[in-house]
Amino acid sequence: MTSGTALIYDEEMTTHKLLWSDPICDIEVPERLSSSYEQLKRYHLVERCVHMPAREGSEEEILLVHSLEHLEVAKSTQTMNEEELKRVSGNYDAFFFHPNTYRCARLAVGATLQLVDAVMSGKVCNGMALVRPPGHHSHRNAANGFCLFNNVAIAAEHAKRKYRLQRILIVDWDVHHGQGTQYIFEEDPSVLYFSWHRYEHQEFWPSLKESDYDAVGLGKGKGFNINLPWNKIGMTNSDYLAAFFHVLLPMAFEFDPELVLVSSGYDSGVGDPEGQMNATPEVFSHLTHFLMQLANGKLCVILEGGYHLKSLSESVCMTVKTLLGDPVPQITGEMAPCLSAVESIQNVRAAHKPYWKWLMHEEHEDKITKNSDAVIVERFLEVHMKNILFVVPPIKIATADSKGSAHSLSGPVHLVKEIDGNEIKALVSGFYADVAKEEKTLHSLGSILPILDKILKKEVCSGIVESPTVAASVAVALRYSLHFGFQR
Ligand code: Q9C
Ligand code: ZN
Repeated sequence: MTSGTALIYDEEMTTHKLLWSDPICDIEVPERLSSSYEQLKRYHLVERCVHMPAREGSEEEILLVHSLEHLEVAKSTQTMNEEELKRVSGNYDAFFFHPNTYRCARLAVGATLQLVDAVMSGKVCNGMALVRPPGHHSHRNAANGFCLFNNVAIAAEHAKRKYRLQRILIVDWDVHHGQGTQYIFEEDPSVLYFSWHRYEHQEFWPSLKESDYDAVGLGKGKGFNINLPWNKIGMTNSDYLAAFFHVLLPMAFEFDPELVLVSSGYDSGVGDPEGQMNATPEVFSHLTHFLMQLANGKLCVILEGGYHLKSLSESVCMTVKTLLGDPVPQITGEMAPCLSAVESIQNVRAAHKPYWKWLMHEEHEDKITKNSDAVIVERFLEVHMKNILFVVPPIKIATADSKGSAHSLSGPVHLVKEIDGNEIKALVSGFYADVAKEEKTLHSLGSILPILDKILKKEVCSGIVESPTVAASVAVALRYSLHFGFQR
């Protein structure tokens, strides 16, 4: 059995940086890489890994996924001045070029391929590549969202060809939708792409219709694209674990991949300004550990986003520590997913029902339509509250009094008129003939029954009857109450 964890890092990838002011791009800083690596050193994780140098990805490798035109534009930026770089960058949604960006992007591709080759050749069991610029937003023909070349997509295509792989799983736990990766593989049944992402009903960037749960793939690729949109911020460890338990892992085990690639963005972690989520670093240990159970452990983790330096570097450390085989830390706190997460999970399961055996045999699950939060909450609360609290009568005491005289009782008191004697006679004679003969008993019964009635209607919780012969009446009252369906 193969052992060992590769770690690929090249300081040169910190030279790609923003040269002008741009509030959209200024979070993608070189320190993301250096601080992650420093933290790995501090925890003595670097020395436990197999160090591997990055290499440049070749043009041929980049062309596995990208157009020649895109490659040429990127290449041409190497000799540009700041003004020209700014102009070319402006052609894309959220991207910046530096004179060394092209070189860094080729190193990012090459580092990813080195990792895949090390794992596929059995040199190591698994590993992580710390790379910049990231890749999952870049399209065949365009840079996008801090990404120039799609490192993970190129790696998947490379692995398919070089190792004749027929099933590759890409898990994108970055908080953004890797729409670039989706576009590249949406018709390809040999690459199962899973992405969860902040979506907020299409309000959040990149605000695409095709990031929703109903984008399941196209043509032969139907069923091999899984989108789990988060429609609320603040998702926690339990939401992420529920997504793994109830969506990704069953599909992944049924798919039975030969290699697993992770588009590993940590902007889904707590503190990140982009994601606004609340999952803590240790959750990435668990996610990693689950994925290690697939593909004979052949797992390659490739950095994507992550913009809170401390959160990012701690999460990277949790991931690498788990790849090395250390025990996973305990997760504490609330273990139920939130309502919005359950809704998203149920929707993606319903959308994928036609394509996965494990879902086909499930009981019919209703698709939850969006904007029906109120309905979901109502349904949830109705079931939930049955075990918590039920309707009880108000704390009011009824008193029966034929004269309507006042009583010195604390709390709200309801005066109840006694029922007419003839009415009582008619009421009880059928089943309690003896009582119906006695005038006194009849009188006190006439006082009790209206109170009992109020109790049964839950208008009051108790009552007081002023009568010397009440005892005999109580038996009748009890019978009356049973007769009229008093149950508790
Ligand atoms: N109004 C990665 O995490 N935000 N990329 C654009 C435009 C771009 C994130 C906002 C975020 C890109 C790899
Ligand atoms: Zn991201």
